[in-house]
Amino acid sequence: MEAIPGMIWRTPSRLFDLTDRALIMGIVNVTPDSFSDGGQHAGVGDAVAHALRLVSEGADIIDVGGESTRPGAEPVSAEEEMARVLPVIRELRALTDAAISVDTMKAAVAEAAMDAGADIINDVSGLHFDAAMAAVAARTGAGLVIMHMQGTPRTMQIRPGYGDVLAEVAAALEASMAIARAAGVPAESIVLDPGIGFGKRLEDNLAILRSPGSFAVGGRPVLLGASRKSFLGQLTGATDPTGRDWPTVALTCLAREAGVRIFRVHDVRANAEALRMTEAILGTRATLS
Ligand code: HH2
Repeated sequence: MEAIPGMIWRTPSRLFDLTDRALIMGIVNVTPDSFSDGGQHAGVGDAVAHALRLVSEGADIIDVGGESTRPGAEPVSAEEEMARVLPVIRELRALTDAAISVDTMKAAVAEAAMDAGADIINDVSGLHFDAAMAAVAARTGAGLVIMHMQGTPRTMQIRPGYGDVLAEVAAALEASMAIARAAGVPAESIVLDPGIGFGKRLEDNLAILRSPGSFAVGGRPVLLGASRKSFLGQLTGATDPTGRDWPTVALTCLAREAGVRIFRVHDVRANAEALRMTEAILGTRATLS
């Protein structure tokens, strides 16, 4: 990844300076069916308590999701999704200064979440699911995570394929970024994510992890969401998602050296410690990559 002086990420409430310090995004799923922790934090109180624990363990951002995007997952209505995430976001906003992101593909959910105090919209469809999403991001000034997915959550793992995965994912991210920019989203608000596991075979995930810098289109920061994903199980044999936390931590170190700036993870403490250690070892190289 090339040197990018002063790598800034803009949200309505704060400017993140990612030049020297990468961020941890802790995952809070308010869903009955997410692949690794579905049903564990389905109540508001449980979800908020879990989120506050993640903040105390080093999360810079809490990513609140009300719809599972695991392969084959059934879609949820906007009303149901709002009923799941809005009370959690409202309560969290009153209790913590950590940034809050909403993991949604729906513009109505994103807009209501921003009204409830969220700072960031995390759209795994890369602005393709809901044509109104880019305008909501522009209007609210949200930080915007644009992720790449081939297909939809329901179809994405049915024979995914690429000619040149790095070039195709980067081109798709560039196209999504153009949609955002045309709607008035400032470049500084945008973060790009190659979408590990979203319409990707093992070999595609490995190619992406070999060259995460390929996705820093326009010099924007790259986010990685590899935590506990099934390709780690394919590599290590761990069938239980929590058994994939150690390889996740190893990946955080490796990807930080390659220049990734935001890590979406379940086990915040372990990944935050590994990240700070890696940055100390990299020293000025951490600022250059
Ligand atoms: N992965 C999941 C959900 N949201 N967002 C971004 N930006 N990047 C990701 O890789 C990503 C994401 C996976 O979804 P799900 O199956 O709901 O499980 P979990 O949220 O526990 O990871």
